[in-house]
Amino acid sequence: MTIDIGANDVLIVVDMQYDFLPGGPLGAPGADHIIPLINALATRFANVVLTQDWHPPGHVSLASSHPGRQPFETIELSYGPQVLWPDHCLWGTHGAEISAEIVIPHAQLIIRKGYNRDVDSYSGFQEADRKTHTGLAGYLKERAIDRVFVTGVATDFCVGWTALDAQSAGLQTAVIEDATRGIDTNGSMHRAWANMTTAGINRLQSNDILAA
Ligand code: VGL
Ligand code: ZN
Repeated sequence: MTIDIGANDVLIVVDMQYDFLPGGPLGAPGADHIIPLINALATRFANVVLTQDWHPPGHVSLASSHPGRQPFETIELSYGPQVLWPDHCLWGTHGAEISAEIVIPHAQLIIRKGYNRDVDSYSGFQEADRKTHTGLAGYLKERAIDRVFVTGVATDFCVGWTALDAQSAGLQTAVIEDATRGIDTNGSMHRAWANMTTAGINRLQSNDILAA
């Protein structure tokens, strides 16, 4: 399959920040290897949006905010289950910066998410309370963008939820599998792909675009 990319398509590059790269507190194995692929894909897109996980001190998703709790435990919050994470992507820190090896000077927009202390946000579209919107759907709509291609980390969290919400917003959505990497905790990778497949999200490889 080869796909021609045009003016109504967007590449979303999810959370390519130091804390999610190998060596970081939530490093996705192999995430450094997808950087050249993402840079190459980005040259094919006029429209590129980046997301950036961006948490205040004491954020509800951090195990360190819940005395006695350990990273990767799940707790129940008002909006549902929440996985507790090691400290990551604290705003203003080096770990929260997008890797300098991501070279996409024409990227139009960086959507920060997870900045409300009491609500997490895996998705670039909607926070975990499933009510608070980031504005990304409105931005894409105003720009007449109707196809979304998702890359980045983590496949099983922020990539997956971003793709599911894009598809729910009425955008035709694909995940470029070899340009993503996962964390895979407690079966999360299997679950994410099952949910994306059920939602009708396309599962592509970078060559489907780069070979065109
Ligand atoms: C992410 C866990 C916590 C992600 C963000 O980018 O997938 N995962 N915060
Ligand atoms: Zn986070």
